[in-house]
Amino acid sequence: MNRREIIKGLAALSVLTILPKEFLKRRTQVKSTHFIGIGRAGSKVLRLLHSKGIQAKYTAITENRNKELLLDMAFINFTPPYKINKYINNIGAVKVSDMNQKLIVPKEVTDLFSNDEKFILFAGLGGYTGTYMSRELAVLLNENKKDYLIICCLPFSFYGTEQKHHANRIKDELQTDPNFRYFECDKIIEQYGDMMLSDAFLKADEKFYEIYSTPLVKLIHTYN
Ligand SMILES: Nc1nc2c(ncn2[C@@H]2O[C@H](COP(=O)(O)OP(=O)(O)OP(=O)(O)O)[C@@H](O)[C@H]2O)c(=O)[nH]1
Ligand SMILES: [Mg+2]
Repeated sequence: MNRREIIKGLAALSVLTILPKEFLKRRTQVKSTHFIGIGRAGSKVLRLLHSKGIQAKYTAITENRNKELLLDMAFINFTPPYKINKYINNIGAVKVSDMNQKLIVPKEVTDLFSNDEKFILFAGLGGYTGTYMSRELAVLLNENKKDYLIICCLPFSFYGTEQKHHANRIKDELQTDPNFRYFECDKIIEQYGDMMLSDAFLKADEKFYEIYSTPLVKLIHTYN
């Protein structure tokens, strides 16, 4: 290789090292944001983001009966396979989904990702919809090289060992995905001390927002 070829090669290399950052910046600026709330907790986070006036497309994937939805939010009805009614301290009777059943992602959901938006997914791990839909969508988004971020919470301990077990199991799987972030709801109690359940949930919702709005996260989730 002569001197001229070496210089040409170096110049090309420096363009390559500079270009991606600029290129990525432009790409992320152009893409519109699409918030997707999965399950009850995920849908509730959308409410908070909306109340902060964040301009984005909002879609909730959850059950019809949930009250977390807003009128101007797109909604995909997803009913988990229910198993039993269970009594949880402080919460009362709740329906528990059958975690042994495989989740099939409805076409309506996969269709959400047909364009090139910046997809930000929110879910509470532990229940059926949030846990299994997050896992399936992580695979789908990754395989299709979409620009995405999945933010999840691990359940408060009072939800019981079963929820915790499922949440941890899927969290471990999701951790191989660099676009996955999570936090532990129990840390909120450690940080703020005992509080009303409704306040603890609000704090957890805020934590989702905090993670989303961390500048580093905004850079990392860019895919290509
Ligand atoms: N941040 C926040 N987390 C919640 C809230 N409600 C529940 N969670 C957490 O999210 C986890 C999953 O709960 P849900 O979102 O109700 O479950 P789901 O995904 O709808 O699951 P299925 O109803 O079984 O399909 C729970 O273990 C809780 O730790 C909430 O209002 N705010
Ligand atoms: Mg639910």
